Amino acid sequence: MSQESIPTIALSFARRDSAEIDQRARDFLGEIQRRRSVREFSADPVSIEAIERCIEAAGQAPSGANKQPWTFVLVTDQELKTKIRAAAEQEERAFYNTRAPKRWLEDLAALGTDEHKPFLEVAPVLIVAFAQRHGVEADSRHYYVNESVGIAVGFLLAALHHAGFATLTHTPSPMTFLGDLLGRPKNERAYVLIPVGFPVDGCRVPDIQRKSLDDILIRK
Ligand code: IYR
Repeated sequence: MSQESIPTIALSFARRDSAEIDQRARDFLGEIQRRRSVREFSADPVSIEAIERCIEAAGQAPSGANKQPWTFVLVTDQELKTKIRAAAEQEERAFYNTRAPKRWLEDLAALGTDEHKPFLEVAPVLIVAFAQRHGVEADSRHYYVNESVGIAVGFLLAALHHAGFATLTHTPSPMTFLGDLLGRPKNERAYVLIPVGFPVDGCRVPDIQRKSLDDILIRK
């Protein structure tokens, strides 16, 4: 069944001069360089209004055939957070004690992560991003789902950081319990769990560095 083509509209685009572009690029780099994964959250409440704006920003991501194959679940209910923590820690205990290959545990040891995930209960908000493998209508297809959801989650992390929140990308493995606890349909697969809030006073993070530009860029 062929579809009618979508009408076009004039692009809204702010054309800036080179100096302004250079400055904005530097400013954004400076801001994003200060983003770090936080594992020690304070219980201070956050503006749900602001979080919703950030999720709306995530929803502006490009996606395969504009299918927008993502769902974000915003969890603030304390009982639900407690259940998520318990289920995540059960999977993580199995991961750290038996499932994880030795090499993987060696790579993680330096970062000091373990099966204890108090942040799932302490952080005021958890956002769970789900990837829709396909739509809900019969024969509905989605394309480049992983890429599309990855881009949307990138937008989300940048928006949350820009707004002034601390975040963590947490991927308990496997994450099937999230679909069950949050009552998501079978076409959706949990993609990442993002605690959002503020760092605890005196929060410390591993002294790790990002690769330099020369290590990640090849000019041709
Ligand atoms: N999911 C586990 C293990 C873990 C895996 C990677 I790769 C990390 O960068 C960090 C942790 C956990 O969250 O502890």
